[in-house]
Amino acid sequence: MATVEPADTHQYALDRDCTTLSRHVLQQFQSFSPEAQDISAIMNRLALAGKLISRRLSRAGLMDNALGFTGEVNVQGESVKKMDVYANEVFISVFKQSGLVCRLASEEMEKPYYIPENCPIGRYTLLYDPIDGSSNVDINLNVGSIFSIRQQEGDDLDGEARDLLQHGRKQIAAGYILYGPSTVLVYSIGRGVHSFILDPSLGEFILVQENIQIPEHGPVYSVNEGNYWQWEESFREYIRYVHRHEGYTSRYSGALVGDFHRILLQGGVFLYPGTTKKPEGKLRLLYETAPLAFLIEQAGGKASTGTQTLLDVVPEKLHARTPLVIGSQEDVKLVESFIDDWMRREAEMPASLKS
Ligand code: FBP
Repeated sequence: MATVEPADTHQYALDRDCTTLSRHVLQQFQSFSPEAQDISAIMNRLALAGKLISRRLSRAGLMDNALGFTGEVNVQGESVKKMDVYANEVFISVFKQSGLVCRLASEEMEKPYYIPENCPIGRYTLLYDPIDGSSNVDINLNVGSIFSIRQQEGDDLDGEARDLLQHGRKQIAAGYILYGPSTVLVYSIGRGVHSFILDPSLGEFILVQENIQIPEHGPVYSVNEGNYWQWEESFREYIRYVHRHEGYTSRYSGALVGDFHRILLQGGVFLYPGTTKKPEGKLRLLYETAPLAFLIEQAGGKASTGTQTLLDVVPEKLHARTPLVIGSQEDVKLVESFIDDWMRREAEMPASLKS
């Protein structure tokens, strides 16, 4: 005999299934203002990009020419994956004829890409990392896309995008898409952090969690310990501390988005310190670390370079890099305390003894 769901459960499931991303953004703005409509429409296009990339990733192993390297090297000096190129083009394509985004800046492009037909009215710039965790693509491990929306300031006629060289509090919205066992989209417009799961049967991102708050502390520390000898002594001391103390466990997936998502939900800290080779770190500020810092502060967490609040960092160039320490308040402050101690001891040490 068929069970009839009680009315309220039925209504709840229906309400939830109908809380799509674009509807949720309008609810967040509590208005149908031009800005609310624009951001809702932009998020909808980002959702489409996520669906296209998710579909490609799920089939890539069955397709010719979807995996592997292109043979090219990008502006970062990194070998480019075919999936990087596909995903980068997807983000550009979904915004064509939208009248929304005039300029797109990406990890895969030295200079921003302009959509001329959008520029007269398009008031926004999209900054994005089309495939974060590229080293995971060919081995079917989790990867992500990271995005950030900023106001278009000025005409940027020389294409140098100087108006983008501003601190992270200028972001209007930020988020990421995690391509894992299910495809998850997490975003914020500065009014809390909310997550959606792609329901393939509906082809819609459906709301699953609102106003996510990161725990004050978590057991996870996430870092590539293979760089240990390239770090400053302060980070080495922190890692020796967590090795010697109960209650800590190491998790590192090779994809920032995946590691960040774990820490957002379970607490802990992710670190990518500067190294002797790259004192400024590996991760890019405008489309990797600043968007995640925007989210973590909205979720009650903390993000820093180790010595400066990450959202206050002003980049010198479009592809500027920063060291990153991000996660639960207590855990980020613990890492920072090791850096403070070390810098104080260095300052007090006679010059002849300095390392
Ligand atoms: P990509 O955007 O090019 O993938 O680079 C970023 C990244 O892959 C992060 O996702 C990840 O946390 C980090 O680099 C891994 O770097 P490493 O291999 O040096 O640990």
